[in-house]
Amino acid sequence: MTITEGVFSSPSDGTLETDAATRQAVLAAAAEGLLRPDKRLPAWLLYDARGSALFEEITELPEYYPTRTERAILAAHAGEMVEAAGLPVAVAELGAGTASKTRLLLAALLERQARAAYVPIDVSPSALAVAESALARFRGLSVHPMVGRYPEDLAVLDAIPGRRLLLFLGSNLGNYDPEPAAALLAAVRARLRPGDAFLIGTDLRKAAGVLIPAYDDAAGVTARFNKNVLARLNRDLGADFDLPAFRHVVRWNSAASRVELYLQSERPQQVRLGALDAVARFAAGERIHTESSYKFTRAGLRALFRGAGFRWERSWEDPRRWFAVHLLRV
Ligand code: AVI
Repeated sequence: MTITEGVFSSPSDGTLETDAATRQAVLAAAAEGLLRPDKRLPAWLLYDARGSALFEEITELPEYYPTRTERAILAAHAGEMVEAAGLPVAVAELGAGTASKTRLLLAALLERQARAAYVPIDVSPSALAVAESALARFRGLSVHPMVGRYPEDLAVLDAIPGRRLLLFLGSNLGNYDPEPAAALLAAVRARLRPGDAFLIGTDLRKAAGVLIPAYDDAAGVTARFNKNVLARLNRDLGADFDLPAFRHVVRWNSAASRVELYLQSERPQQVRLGALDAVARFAAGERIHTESSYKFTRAGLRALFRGAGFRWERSWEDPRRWFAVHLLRV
């Protein structure tokens, strides 16, 4: 991929994810995760078009505090953040989604430099399409959406000339287990050049009484989001999951400092995994672990950043100290 004067072209070297590649990855994830006693699915499977739309709904829920808290931090400090990154700068974003919060940073940036490139990277083409059309009204901004995953597709960053500000917002890091999280940060660090900045948003550890409702909302949107992964497997895999036979379950694992999402089989059942030519067997009460959402401590984050080779420069928090945005440097 090259980015010059707003022109974007994609490589044909396999760094982009194709539909066929996605289907292969879904198959591999189901084979790895559903034919074992401790059943689990990777969280990225939650984000097909419907899952991404449901996640957008989650971000508006009264119980789901992370998005509006991070947005408030960005609204209060976007100017300081882009100035601290060092201008002029091109912006790239991992897990950009619809880029709704990013607009605050881009607006602050365009008040300070006339033109800027923005490369949103996400697994969801539908979310990227929303981002692109919403950003069309930003004068001076050239948007180069990239369907891809990370760390697999981080090479795309190499094509962005000059100083880069890489964003990783929304506590997306929290959906990685500690080892992959450390590996992802190290892979990001390895792709950045001296002078580049990395702005990362992280949710902070807090009372279970706040955390559980955020993932088990009264309107049942998170339950629909979680169960949608079974609908996706029915579609992509030709599986025959009976959605009403599974229940959305949320647990706070204090020792691991994470909220855990499960789908619990309400009865003994067998599910045919069509494309795998295999059957997944469930006992009554047996669960599939579908997502973890880690809640960080400041000390844990500093150690994680340092371990990945980053220099911590600054953090911004909300008045309740529920969420933090950090500026890291290579
Ligand atoms: C995207 N990610 C940071 C969300 C979170 O809070 O862990 C995903 C989510 N899952 C259920 N609700 C929100």
